Amino acid sequence: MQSQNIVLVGAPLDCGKASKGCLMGPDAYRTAGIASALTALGHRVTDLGNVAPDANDIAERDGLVNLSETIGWTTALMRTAQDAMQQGLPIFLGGDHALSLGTVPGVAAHAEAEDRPQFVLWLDAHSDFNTLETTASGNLHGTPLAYATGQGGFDGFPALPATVPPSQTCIIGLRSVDLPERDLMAGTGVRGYDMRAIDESGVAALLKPFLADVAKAGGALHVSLDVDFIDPAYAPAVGTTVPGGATVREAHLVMEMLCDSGLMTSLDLVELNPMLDERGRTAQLMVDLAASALGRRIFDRPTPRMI
Ligand code: Z70
Ligand code: MN
Ligand code: MN
Ligand code: MN
Repeated sequence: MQSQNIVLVGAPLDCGKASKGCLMGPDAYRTAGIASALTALGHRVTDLGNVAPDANDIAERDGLVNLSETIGWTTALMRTAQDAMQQGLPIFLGGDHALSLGTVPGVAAHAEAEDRPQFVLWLDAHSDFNTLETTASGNLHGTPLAYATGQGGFDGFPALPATVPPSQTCIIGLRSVDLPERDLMAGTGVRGYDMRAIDESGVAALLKPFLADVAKAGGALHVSLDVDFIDPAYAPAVGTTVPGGATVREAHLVMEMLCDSGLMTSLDLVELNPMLDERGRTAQLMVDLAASALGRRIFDRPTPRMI
């Protein structure tokens, strides 16, 4: 793969749910050697340090967890993501998945300015397709994909600088979806693949047609990797473990296919809670997966044709 300008952006937000610890994520990735792993692959790496949330005077609402702080991070990260896209390929070091409320619309605004369609690959046990009106938990890390695809029900959040059409999103790894999420997704054109689909056809067969669509459209591709995409046996450092997830091999294959495609333009690494890790193994696995997406491989292979 060609040498890239990789921009690390720390987003230590921990407001998307009640349990705490994701604020340590950015430093865990740094400690696990994300910069040197990517430099070793021939990339230029710039660490912009950590973002802080904007201040606002938004009132808290019953049934929603940390609404004001989450909106503060959203506005800050929308701006930061647009800036970082001008400098290269950003990797947003979370922080919980509420950070994608800012990063996805931010990168989509950059794509729109370049007249490119924005695509999103969501690797997650959850669909994160609740709105402020459907969420039962009030945890806003369960909402970013609904927001970024322009679903209603986000009163108080900033107007989207660009919307990602649901038909340009693909979720892989599903095994925990709320009924209102399922209803809201139905008919939108979101491609959602559960673990059964992975078991029945293999993850490569699910990903290939989506990547072909991105290539055909000349699109930008944002990848949002939630730690809980991977089975908790391999990736224990996550607040709500959901058994039956992707194996290390499946996760690496997805990353290697992304690398071969040359299509990925931005990446979120989210939901790592270092308090719950075992000797840093989850942080290390996430760094290794990022390295696979950016060129680490055992043997060279010819680049496959996407279209
Ligand atoms: C549920 C909710 C969730 C984790 C996202 C779960 C959301 N759908 N949980 N990521 N770990 O509360 O909205
Ligand atoms: Mn660009
Ligand atoms: Mn998630
Ligand atoms: Mn999840």
